[in-house]
Amino acid sequence: MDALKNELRTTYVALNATFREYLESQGFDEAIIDHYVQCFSANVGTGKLHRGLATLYIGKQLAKTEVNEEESNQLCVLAWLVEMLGAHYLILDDIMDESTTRRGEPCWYRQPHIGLMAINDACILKSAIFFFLKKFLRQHPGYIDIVELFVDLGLHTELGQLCDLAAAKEEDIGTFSEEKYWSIVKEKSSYSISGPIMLALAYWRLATPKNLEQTHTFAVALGEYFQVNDDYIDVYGDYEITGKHGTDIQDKKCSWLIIEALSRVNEEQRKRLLQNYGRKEPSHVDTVKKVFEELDLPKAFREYEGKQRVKIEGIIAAMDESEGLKREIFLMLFQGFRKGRQ
Ligand code: DMA
Ligand code: MG
Ligand code: MG
Ligand code: MG
Repeated sequence: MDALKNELRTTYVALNATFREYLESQGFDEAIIDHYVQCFSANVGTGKLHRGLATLYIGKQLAKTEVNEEESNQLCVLAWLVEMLGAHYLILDDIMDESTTRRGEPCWYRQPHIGLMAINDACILKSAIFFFLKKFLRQHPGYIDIVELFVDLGLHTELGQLCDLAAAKEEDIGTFSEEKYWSIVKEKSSYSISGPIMLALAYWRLATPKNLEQTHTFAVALGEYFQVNDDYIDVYGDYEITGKHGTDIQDKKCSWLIIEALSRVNEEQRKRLLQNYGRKEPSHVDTVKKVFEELDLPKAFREYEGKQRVKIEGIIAAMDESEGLKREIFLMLFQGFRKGRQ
């Protein structure tokens, strides 16, 4: 993995230089260029780089012949574009969730000189994806499929975010259900897992209905595992590790913890949750956490995790390698997503 990381770092410098050159050629002054460089370095590549590494790793795994320098470079570009898409969504997600910290730093929109300018920065990151695709992959036979994949991955993630935000706006948590929770999660979380696989398949022109179906099944199961973990660490995570303070209780999010709690409560506990969930003041948040403790949600989480792990391992074991996919690819993604995201 370290070798892949080094390769990615080299491309990072090249991408930045390319964009700088473009901005210079368009006559933008140094302060504007500097803003873009700052935005890029604060938001892209500051996480675990898992999605980018996965894209590069899978891209190399799926190659039928030795990967030449140009192909290797293009796969690195795709890896960074996946990271840029993630950064785009996290900047906006933090604004919408009114979060305070990300990866141990104030969220981008919370930086004193940024504020709501962060919305435009997020938009530039997404537009830059298509700029780089045109620049580096325009002649590739899979170009249109790859462009369309970025559009589709984006659209579904945005629809997932819509479901997530709409649920939090409901009158009270009485309307939350398991069904609603899993449908939010499917949209919100599976695409960042299927993205690296689908992009690599598109790059090598290997996509078939069957391998896309297998990718989808795996990505939904891992997306669930990953989002339940993310919801869990929102309340029980250690800031030193997660780098973010939770906001789900304050934001009245339809999260795994509240769904699990509602399935276990007695009348009195349900009343306390209804009265306190979705309120910003620390005393209300503490009351919700107290009910979660009473219901021993950490234990319920460990049980869920164990069960879902077995399910995912089953999907991996049953996968059919006859249409281009490899078991190692799913295993790599599973390993990387197990620790939760920063
Ligand atoms: C974020 O979900 C999902 C996307 C698609 C950005 P979240 O708000 O639970 O993420 P986080 O806990 O990292 O803010
Ligand atoms: Mg969030
Ligand atoms: Mg969110
Ligand atoms: Mg979260």
